[in-house]
Amino acid sequence: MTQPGLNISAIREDFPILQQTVHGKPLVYLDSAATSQKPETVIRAFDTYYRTINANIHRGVYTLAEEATAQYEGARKKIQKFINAKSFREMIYTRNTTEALNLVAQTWGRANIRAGDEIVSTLLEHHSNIVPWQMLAQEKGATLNFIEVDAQGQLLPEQIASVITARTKLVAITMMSNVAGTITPIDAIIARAHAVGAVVVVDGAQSVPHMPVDVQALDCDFLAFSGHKMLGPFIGVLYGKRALLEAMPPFLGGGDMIREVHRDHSKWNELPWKFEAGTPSVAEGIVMGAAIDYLSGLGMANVRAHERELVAYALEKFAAVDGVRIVGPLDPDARGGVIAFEIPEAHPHDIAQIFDREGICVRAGHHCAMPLHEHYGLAATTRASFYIYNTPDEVDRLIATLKKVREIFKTQ
Ligand code: 7TS
Repeated sequence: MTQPGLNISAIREDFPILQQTVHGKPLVYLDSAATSQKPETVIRAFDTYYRTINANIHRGVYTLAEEATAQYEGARKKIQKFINAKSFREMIYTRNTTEALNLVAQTWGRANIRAGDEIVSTLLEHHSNIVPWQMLAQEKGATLNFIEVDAQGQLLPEQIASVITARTKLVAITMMSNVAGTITPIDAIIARAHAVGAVVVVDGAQSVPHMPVDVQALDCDFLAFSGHKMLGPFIGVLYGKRALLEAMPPFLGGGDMIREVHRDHSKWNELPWKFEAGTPSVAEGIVMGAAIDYLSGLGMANVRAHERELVAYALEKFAAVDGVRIVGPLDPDARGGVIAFEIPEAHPHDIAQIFDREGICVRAGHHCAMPLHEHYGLAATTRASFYIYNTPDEVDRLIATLKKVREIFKTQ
């Protein structure tokens, strides 16, 4: 198998956690869709921060605080460049993707959604891109509609125009499903949404870590993603177009997000701090810069190419095992490095436990995508998800263990 551009064995050396054995077997980490592992440079960046410049930011006039502030704001600019946003003012740090999506629902949503309006999402979404819109719709008397999927986890193309209508005010869509792996027709959806005057919120939790994402080329209004899924710390990011962010009310109230506070009113700080109340995750923000440096060094087109090869290889191997049901597109060009599957003999939790005995980390459950599982009549699936450090040998171990699971359950 060719691995264009990436030297996977050199990459693996950068990840200390991968060097261990679990239950006497070399660790195979196939749960990067939940959270990714971290390279040495990211781990060391934490150490350096706490050993040398730990201080609260924005307020201090002493050297440590100034250095911490400079690095925190410097990392924000690296992330800005990574997704090609026009200005650092459009980059808001949050706890995670979930908080970023809730921020939009609670600020833009509550200010702009009215009774009778329609919000559109899709059946592919993670709960974090459904529940905030459900809550908003219930509060405002609006309706939440879904674009449905076909048997292979592709959004029904004719529904892009039929579900997104003149009544639609907001479209919330993932770029890549964390269960089916589907890469969605994001350009067509954004074009349709803008044609009817709707705002588009893109869930980039599974796309920003795995493929090139350019917010100016996409022309999305908001994009949410999580640092912890892209080699970085437990921190999130919300990108928003400046004009929208300027017009939105703040999210949380408190220190840092204000310019002036009086007994009866306050004035908000400039972007992006208007949306960052209280002491932020300073170390995590700074260390995010190290994760961005690492991914930029690899090149996101190379990351995508590696995962495409790996998923193509895995799909071929899965197809050779009788009776396995794979969720999502069978074309590797139409999907990312996530494979959720079901076998008739065993429950996903039992499967995942046997995998663990072999040193293989896979996830079992509904992966926070219950509507999609319900649609396919599945209570749960087992999911393997790939990243830059995974290899075809690990796919072979996954398949060999799957065959072993079937043998065990067949004889019971
Ligand atoms: N959107 C998608 C597409 C996701 O995959 C996830 C997390 C989220 C949003 C939420 O991200 P968070 O950082 O706020 O939690 N997905 C998963 C997963 O697939 N398994 O664990 C978390």
